[in-house]
Amino acid sequence: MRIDIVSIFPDYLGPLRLSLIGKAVDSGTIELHIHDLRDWTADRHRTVDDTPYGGGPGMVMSPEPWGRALDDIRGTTDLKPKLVIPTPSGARFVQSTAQQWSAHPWLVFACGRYEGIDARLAQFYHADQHWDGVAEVSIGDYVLAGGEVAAMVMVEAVGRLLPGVLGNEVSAADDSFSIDDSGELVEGPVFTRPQIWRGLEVPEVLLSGHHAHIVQWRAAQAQDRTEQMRSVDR
Ligand code: JFB
Repeated sequence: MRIDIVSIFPDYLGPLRLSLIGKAVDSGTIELHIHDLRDWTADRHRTVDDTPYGGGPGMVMSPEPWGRALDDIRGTTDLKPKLVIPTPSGARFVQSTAQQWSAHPWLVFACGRYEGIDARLAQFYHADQHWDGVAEVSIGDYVLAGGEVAAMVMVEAVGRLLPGVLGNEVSAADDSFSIDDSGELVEGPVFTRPQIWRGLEVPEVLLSGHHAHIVQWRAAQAQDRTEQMRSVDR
């Protein structure tokens, strides 16, 4: 999968070259391109923002450098990328979103700052036949300072689903949310050695070697944990 990320803070995305996703980049499973939006500015001050029409606080990102950047990036191949715009007003990014995107050959993330990107950017690329749609998405109901951290979250969630990335091929399918869409279970607790740590023992059933009992116990634990952590009336 190819992933491009455009930001005025390209160094902020550096951690994607570490750990699990970094290994997927090194092995060629993910072809990662991080771009500085200011490379597509046209003035001496490399301006990317302007005052909001209608007034109000803060600044808005101009669509002009974004349009030049996205057209250039798209023009590097014949594939149709999906444009992902992280925004606090977007549709929620969930595990099923990650699963759908993991089948896509090319994602381009437009990471805004300030009060966000001029709305005509999404509008234009929705209608541009060189692109496979636009996803305006939010990672959760809290306000970040920009799209970079959200893009990193999404790249990690998508990247770990790609064939060969997890190493342990069964783990991804078996995770907290992968069966989910509406009423799924979260995972139960996990344990490793030592068998007793600070007086706390590993549940007996896990030492029993009775695989059917272990499966049953884990299912019950997941059920309990889901009720404790996800019940609407806390
Ligand atoms: C994403 C962003 C801002 C408008 C903009 C660009 N879950 C999330 N919270 N915040 C963001 C997000 C996601 N995905 C997010 C992109 C941008 C926030 N900002 C800052 C703050 C308030 N209103 C700019």
